[in-house]
Amino acid sequence: MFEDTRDFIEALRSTGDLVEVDNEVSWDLELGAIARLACERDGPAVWFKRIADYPKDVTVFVNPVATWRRIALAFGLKPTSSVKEIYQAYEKREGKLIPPVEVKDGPCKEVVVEGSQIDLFQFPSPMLHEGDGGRYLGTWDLVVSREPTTNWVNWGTYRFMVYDSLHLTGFPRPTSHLGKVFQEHYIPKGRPMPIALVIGADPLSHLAAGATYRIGGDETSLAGGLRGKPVELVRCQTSDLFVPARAEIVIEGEVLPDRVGLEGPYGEYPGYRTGEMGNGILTRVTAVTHRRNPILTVDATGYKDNSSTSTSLSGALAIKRRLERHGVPVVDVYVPPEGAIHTAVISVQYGGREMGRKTLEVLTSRRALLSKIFMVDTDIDLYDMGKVIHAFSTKCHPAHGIHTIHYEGRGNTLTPCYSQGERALQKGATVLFDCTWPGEWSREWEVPVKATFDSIFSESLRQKILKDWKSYGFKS
Ligand SMILES: Cc1cc2nc3c(=O)[nH]c(=O)nc-3n(C[C@H](O)[C@H](O)[C@H](O)COP(=O)(O)O)c2cc1C
Ligand SMILES: [Mn+2]
Repeated sequence: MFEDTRDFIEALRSTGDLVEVDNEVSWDLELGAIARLACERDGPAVWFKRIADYPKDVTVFVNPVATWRRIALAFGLKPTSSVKEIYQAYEKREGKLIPPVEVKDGPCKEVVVEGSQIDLFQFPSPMLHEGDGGRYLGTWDLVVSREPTTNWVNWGTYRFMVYDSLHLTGFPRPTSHLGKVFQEHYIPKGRPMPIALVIGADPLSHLAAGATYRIGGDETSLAGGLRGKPVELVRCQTSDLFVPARAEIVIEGEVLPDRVGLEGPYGEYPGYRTGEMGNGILTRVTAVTHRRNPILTVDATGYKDNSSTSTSLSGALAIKRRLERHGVPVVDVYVPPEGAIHTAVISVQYGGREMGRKTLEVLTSRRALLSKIFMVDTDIDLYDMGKVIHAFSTKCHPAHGIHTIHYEGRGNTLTPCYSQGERALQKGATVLFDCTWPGEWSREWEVPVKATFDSIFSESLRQKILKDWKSYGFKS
């Protein structure tokens, strides 16, 4: 199991999942463009060693887990593991929480910068996309905060832009756990909220921070569970928050209750820039600590980025749990990374109109991030989108198999197909494509007979053909 970003980089190097760039590149769009293309080509992670205007001892590591190979490696699985195997590993470990342990000191304290010495421009925060509102220091980060009455600690991944040398401005959505705690517990009392922005922790701690997880849930123990080993935490310099001891960079600060800082726009995870500059939470930095030769970790946000794969796992499991709680006979859920977390595939023991409506209601009753759902029978491999498209094309009735639900006040404001008016009202809709056979059709004579290799030939014939396959001249 990886203890930090450096261990993980070594592993990626040994499996050929890393490119190390020695050419000098600019933090101003050039790095972002290279990193974007690497994602779109399912390319390796990128470690930039020379950033223009910056000393050699600070480097940038981009797209740690943007492919299934790298997600598998982060879990300690073979890089060739199937998506299903990765899902199963996540599901199994997610159920065994392991609380963190506190340590006195850690590498993240090798260099401590406080007071008038603080200068956020010491890090080569990239200008990632043309038209972004500024340079982003927090993209692949882990943000620690605390609810002051119960002391519940929350980890989340939220973007943070450099506002000036001493301030960050961030975009936790109002519905995020940090957003809710800030609004309910700090703004009304006029108290600043301590936070710590952790950059470059071990890969599974980052997965836990970005995970879709229940309110009140402890992501530090989730990280321990995913790792199979507790996370080691060390106390902050200027607050009593605790951070992963082997992190590369920690920015300690407090969110000001009576100020906002203009933030964005940004090339967001759906792969579009949809918003304008808006009010972000303004954070005054109180200390910066880092390892020697700090590595700034970055997510080249957009089509097939790190959030596509990581949320594919935790998001699918959260959907499955929710459907189970509400009595939907769900078997498996897949959130394809290409779907930008707007699409889910759900296999059910039996579908039909009632089940379609129920699924839509359950999955949109709170935050409605999904806008497209494919409901399929269990005979197809739902991790194979080719099979899903086949089921959709052949089994979804264009008049009776499409169900839509409309809502207001909980739609996803980042869904590109919504108008500005809809976004302002958080208005939206979710469609479900029922790709299952109608329950009332007789299985004996009404349901069409599936005519694939696996389903239409006898067991003995299939066995013979598989045994002799290579002898016919096939290579694989
Ligand atoms: C790379 C990445 C970037 C993200 N950026 C944001 C963001 O800027 N704002 C936000 O509200 N959620 C963002 N998310 C989603 C949250 O991290 C996710 O909803 C997580 O569950 C938040 O934790 P919470 O449930 O404790 O609030 C991002 C996720 C990832 C993986
Ligand atoms: Mn949370």
